[in-house]
Amino acid sequence: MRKDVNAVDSPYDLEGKGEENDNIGYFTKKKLHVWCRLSNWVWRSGTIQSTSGEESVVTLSNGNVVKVSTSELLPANPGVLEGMDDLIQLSYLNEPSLLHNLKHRYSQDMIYSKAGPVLIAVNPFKDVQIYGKDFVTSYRQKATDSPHVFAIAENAYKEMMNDGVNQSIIISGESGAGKTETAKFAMQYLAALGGGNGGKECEILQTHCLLEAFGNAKTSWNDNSSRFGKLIEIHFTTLGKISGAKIQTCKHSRVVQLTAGERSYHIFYQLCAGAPPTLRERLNLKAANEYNYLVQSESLVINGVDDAQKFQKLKEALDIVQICEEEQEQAFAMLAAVLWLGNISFQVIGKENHVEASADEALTSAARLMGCAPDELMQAISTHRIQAGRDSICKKMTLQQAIDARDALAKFIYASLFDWLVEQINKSLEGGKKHFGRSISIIDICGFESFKKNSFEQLCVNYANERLQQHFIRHLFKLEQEEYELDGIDWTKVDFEDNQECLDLFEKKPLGLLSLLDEESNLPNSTDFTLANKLRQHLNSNSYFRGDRGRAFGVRHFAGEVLYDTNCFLDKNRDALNPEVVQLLSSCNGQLPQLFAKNMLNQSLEPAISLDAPKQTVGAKFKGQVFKLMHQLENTRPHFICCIKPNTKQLPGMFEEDIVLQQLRCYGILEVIRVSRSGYPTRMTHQAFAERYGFLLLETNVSQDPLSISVALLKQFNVLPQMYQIGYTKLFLRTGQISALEDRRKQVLQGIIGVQKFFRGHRA
Ligand code: AOV
Ligand code: MG
Repeated sequence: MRKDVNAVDSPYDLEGKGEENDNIGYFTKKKLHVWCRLSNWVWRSGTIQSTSGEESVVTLSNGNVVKVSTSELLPANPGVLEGMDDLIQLSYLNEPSLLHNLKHRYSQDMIYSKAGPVLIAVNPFKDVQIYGKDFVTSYRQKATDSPHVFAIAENAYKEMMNDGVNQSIIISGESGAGKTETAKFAMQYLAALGGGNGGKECEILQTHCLLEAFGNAKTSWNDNSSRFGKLIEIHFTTLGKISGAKIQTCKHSRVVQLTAGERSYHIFYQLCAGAPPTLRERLNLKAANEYNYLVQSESLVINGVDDAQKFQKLKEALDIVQICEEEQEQAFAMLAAVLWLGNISFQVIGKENHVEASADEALTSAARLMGCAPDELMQAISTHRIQAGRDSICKKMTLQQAIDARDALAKFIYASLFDWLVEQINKSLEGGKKHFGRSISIIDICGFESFKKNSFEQLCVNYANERLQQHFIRHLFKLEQEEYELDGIDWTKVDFEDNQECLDLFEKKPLGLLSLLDEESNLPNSTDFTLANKLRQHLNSNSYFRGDRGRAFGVRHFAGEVLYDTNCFLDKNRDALNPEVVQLLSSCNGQLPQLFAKNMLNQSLEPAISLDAPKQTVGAKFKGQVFKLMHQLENTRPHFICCIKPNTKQLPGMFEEDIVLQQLRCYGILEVIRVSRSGYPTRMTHQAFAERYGFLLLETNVSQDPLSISVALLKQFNVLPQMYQIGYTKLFLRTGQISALEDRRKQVLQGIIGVQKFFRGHRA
């Protein structure tokens, strides 16, 4: 469990370890600034007027005088430390000090700060002029080292080139915190460094525009919210030039249901607003407000976004990634087909509530765009075949079944189109070559979400975030501290909140959330209520799970508790596709529908089962994709960026302390700083250290084992005892300690004077 997050970690412990009065006395006498907690989230600075030990009288900086319990006071940092680049430089490490430092920087448009190894990026919600060519040059030439996403990208590039190790840039943060924008800036920088090799870098940058059009949508938290997770692996030649890239995605589909304030994928609105007249005619395209799938949320436009203009940009991007005019038109036809499918209505016929699709413009347009006869489409979405002995008979559906079949078809076409697009982009980016060199991967998934109503999509998104958080924790806390312990150095363990148990809640077999959901999805008579009951029955003892009334249940995520409503969970997880529909698509007169059907059949055939057997559920597939992404990251050296959302209104200049503090707590930033401050980021085996620097040794009377050489070197370079530790196999050094040795080594290897001294040292 996490340590008291407010605990003070400094020599001048204000809360005291028995010396409370002295310290309080010191702060009082010297009129030093303290933080005074007025409520859980509100800290004000002030000075202590008097104290009885238990209680203190504090004059706040606004002049008000308050009497508070002394336990509500924490030391503030002296003015010279205001707005430090790296939070590990603060003398007093506590929540109000972190917050104040970030806020101070934010008010001056310094949106980046370091928390030891982690870059913190506070979303400015406005254009900040820090991404131009001049900035790229500065970071390239190391003219500046102030925290920036460019500095992270530079580091990753440098380490890849120097050490020959694949790197990754891992971006986390809540929905709307700025992950996708940050990822784009990181890529912009890498493209600038690795450019000039056939223009692959331009292509890579253009993929944003395409992926965002097809994979992003407006939600109540973010006008440009990613509805899919992506990992972009950028490939470099041994000379450090970009040779290609590969994109992997993970997603859960949605086209059909929208709630208030949301839009569907941008591409639909862009197409409706921006298609030129001839294309409109060929696709029989209407305005967005004429399509049922788009009007249901009543949110058709986004402030400040011109969909028509975006469509032009999209066309250019499609050209650049070499999707030809004909393929583009086919893709647009699929989008228009999806929109028209949503307008198909059904008439109830006969007594048994059976339905038939209305033979109107929607049906004929959708059929024409897909490349089939209207009758065939009608048949596929309003009837199903039932096996009766040896024969199969055709049975009409009920209204709800038909609507579900129609929506499932629309979703399937859209999801297949997205996969097709990613495949085309990958083909273009790979350029037909196999990649052998090194790579930097950038991962940007959908951020943590907690809406008023949370459904299956949020469960998937939040599960993916738990996985990513585990990666963060493993690298920054677990592996780091384990290494110290294994090598037997003196180390006081820093506690942190591990989310492994929450992951177990999701992943355990057979009694984890995802398995239980799958099990229930495969039962014939299951409902949202039977699912909720089953979860309660098996998971109630897990402290990360909370059974609620009716259909609801809660999960205690690392970023806060979320209440889910199981309404439609089973349907969304099954995402059942009528076999007739797949048949229909494969007989369509069009390349894309045929391809989609073929892929679907191949998928179903993979485990050697027929179309009728239960196909892999959406949840299982999503989990598989998340695992694949995480696996890809395992073999890379990670660089972490943590994006912070300073307010929930998407407004510039507004820094809401409670909102920020909550995120700092969730990501364990205070603990990251603690580990980093007392940690030893440089470590080398005795052997490697002795080999690398041994020739710098002036003292000759040293026994020749690696440990003795290492110790002698440390002494020679005046590395203070508190700056290093010697483990069983490795040497551990604090930040900055290695640079003196490195500098000297370079000098010696390069300079003549260095060479002379080197010889002198060894001859003497
Ligand atoms: P997200 O990726 O973290 O959310 P985005 O990267 O889409 O968040 O950022 C949300 C919005 O914040 C953007 O559309 C920009 O308006 C603004 N923004 C973020 N970073 C910057 C920046 N560095 N400079 C200027 N504006 C910025 V989600 O995809 O919802 O999890 O699923
Ligand atoms: Mg995003």
